Amino acid sequence: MKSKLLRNFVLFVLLTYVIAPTTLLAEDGYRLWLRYETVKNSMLAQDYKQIVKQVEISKSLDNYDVIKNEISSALTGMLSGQFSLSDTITTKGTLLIGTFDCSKYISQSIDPDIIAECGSEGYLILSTGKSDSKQIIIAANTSRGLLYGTFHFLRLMQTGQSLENLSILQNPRLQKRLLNHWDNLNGSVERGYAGKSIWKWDNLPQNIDPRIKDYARANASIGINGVVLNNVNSQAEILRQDYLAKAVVIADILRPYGIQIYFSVKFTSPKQIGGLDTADPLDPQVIQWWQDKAAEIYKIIPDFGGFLVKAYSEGQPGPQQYGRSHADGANMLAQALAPYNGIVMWRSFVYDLSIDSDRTKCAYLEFVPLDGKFDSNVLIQTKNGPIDFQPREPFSPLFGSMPKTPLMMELQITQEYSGQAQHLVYLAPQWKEVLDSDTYANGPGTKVSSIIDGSAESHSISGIAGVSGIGSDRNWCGHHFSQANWYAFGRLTWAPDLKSDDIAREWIKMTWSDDPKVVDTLSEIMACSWPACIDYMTPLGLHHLMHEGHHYGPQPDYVHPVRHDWSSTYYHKAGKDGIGFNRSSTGTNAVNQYHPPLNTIWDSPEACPNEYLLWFHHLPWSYRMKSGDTLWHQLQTRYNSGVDEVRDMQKMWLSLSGKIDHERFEHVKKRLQLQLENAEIWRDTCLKYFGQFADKSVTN
Ligand code: GCW
Repeated sequence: MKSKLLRNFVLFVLLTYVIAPTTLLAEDGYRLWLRYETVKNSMLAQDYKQIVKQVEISKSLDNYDVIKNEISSALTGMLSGQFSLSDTITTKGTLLIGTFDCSKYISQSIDPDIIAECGSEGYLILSTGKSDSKQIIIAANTSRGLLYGTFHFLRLMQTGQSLENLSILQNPRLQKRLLNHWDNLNGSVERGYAGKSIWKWDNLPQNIDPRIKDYARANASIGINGVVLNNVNSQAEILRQDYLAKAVVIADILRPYGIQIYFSVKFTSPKQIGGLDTADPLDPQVIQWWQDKAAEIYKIIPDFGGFLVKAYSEGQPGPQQYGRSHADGANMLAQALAPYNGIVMWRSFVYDLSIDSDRTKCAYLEFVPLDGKFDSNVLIQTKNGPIDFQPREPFSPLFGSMPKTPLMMELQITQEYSGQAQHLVYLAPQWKEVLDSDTYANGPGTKVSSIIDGSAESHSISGIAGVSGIGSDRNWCGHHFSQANWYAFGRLTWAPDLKSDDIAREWIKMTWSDDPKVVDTLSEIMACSWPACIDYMTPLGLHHLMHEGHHYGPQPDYVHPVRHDWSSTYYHKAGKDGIGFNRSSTGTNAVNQYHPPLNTIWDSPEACPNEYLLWFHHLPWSYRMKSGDTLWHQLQTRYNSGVDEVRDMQKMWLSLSGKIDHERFEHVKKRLQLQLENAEIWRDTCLKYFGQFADKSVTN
């Protein structure tokens, strides 16, 4: 009896403390793409070991510990710890990491022009030396640049690339590369599908979740340099002294990783927490209140980034309440922040239907007349499309129509309208479609990416924001594949010209496995996931058919009792005569907010690409598509192929059985099954609903 008890006790201890943590830690997704798995290819491992034999990191760096810890855990993981690490740069080191000015040896080894080219965030990775004394130098002007260079170097190893003859000089294309958290102060996350807010405001400033550090590492590894901590549907309390004290702690953790913090602010804060009876941006007391608040913030957070504002939109207050314009409001805040180099990101997500009955036209009509009226530290943050993160939208016509104003692009990483954390949908191809779209603003070749990076219109400030899908779930994003969207967002903010498949392959190798079958199969699954989602949800330019409120499943028959533009029927306009929103010159003429030749191409149903057909046109069910098919038949085909594509994704996933760790394999397998069932529901619900009109008018 005694010995049985003892045996059970030993077994319990073993399982709880020895075996369980390692298996739990094994593959639950927590480590994201920073898993630093052992390099299996022995030749490659041998080469790597030679190169990292003697790592030297300059002690003078203000983020020395961050770089040292990352290098050391990465090399321990990938090469079983066979390297030496010192904090002084010498001629003997095999891998030297330091700013250009930290050591004479580094600065003398590099051409001064190249040093200048690295700017404030760029870096150089350079192979030098002869065959018997080879060296790699990672150098930058700033410690932030060096951190990015270090992560780049580690990525080369994580993705199994050669470290011979490296000559890499990189700079980010966009300056402000931000995540926007829609986190509320009570810990909930608006449109968050991965648990609670990771900030845990209630525990701050005393108790700090160690997870925030891992969050910072992940962001730094993909070049993200700013984080808006709280929801754009903001609470004034974020500016209260107690919350500022909490924010200080977060800022302190993120700073060594090159990440600044920002707040979403409520326009009526002076009234709500400041005791004033107005928030009129031209009122001297209001102006003073914001200036004092800025001074208070910068005193405790000297590198504070600035404010994000959702004004006069979806119930949020704004300057319009006081008869003032967006520019009046934004400039007043910008002037409070300017002495400290802070910025204002003023959102253009407005759709006041009294301005125009077509929601897609409103932002343009409100903002384009204000071009040139904003202060130089104001950026207008514009969603990728004119509506709201639908599975597919044409780019917003604001891009290319406000040449005197820097526009930031807002993308949505959290998959509010694309299956949330239940569906596998890799969004990089969606973002690429927008970034690569030609606005024709300065003639052919004026891509959206060249508008937002400031190059097309010579702006000295630029930025991009992604609405985060990160939460307290162990795997951060709910779905293991939603991590890919976080990763891809970061990579594209740095280099919008990267190809989505290259990003996917990089991510797969680091997150899943470098087995070629796994890499090929997963990249195929990811590549077909977004087109599949469009097809089973909203093909041929349809949009906004989702369930009211939670936005998850289909609800094509939804009619909002008060606001037409929150009804699905407002968007698809299906009836006996056909389907689609006529935004052509015979309809609302929204098409004319685009530059020629887009306004003419998209104006004609024959020339308009199928992807945007029902976005711009209302067409009869029997309309003949370019393929000769009727519109109704084509719609059915698309919905069916969306479902088939998910079935293919599922088959591909199952073919990887045994090649993927059990925990993540089962997790994704279950979600793909749900995705298939959901896709069928989308198809069946939409086709049944549309069929009541279409079946009677089309026979083939
Ligand atoms: O997409 C819609 C969301 C809202 C969100 C709003 C916005 C934060 O459904 O939840 O509010 O957009 O972007 O402001």
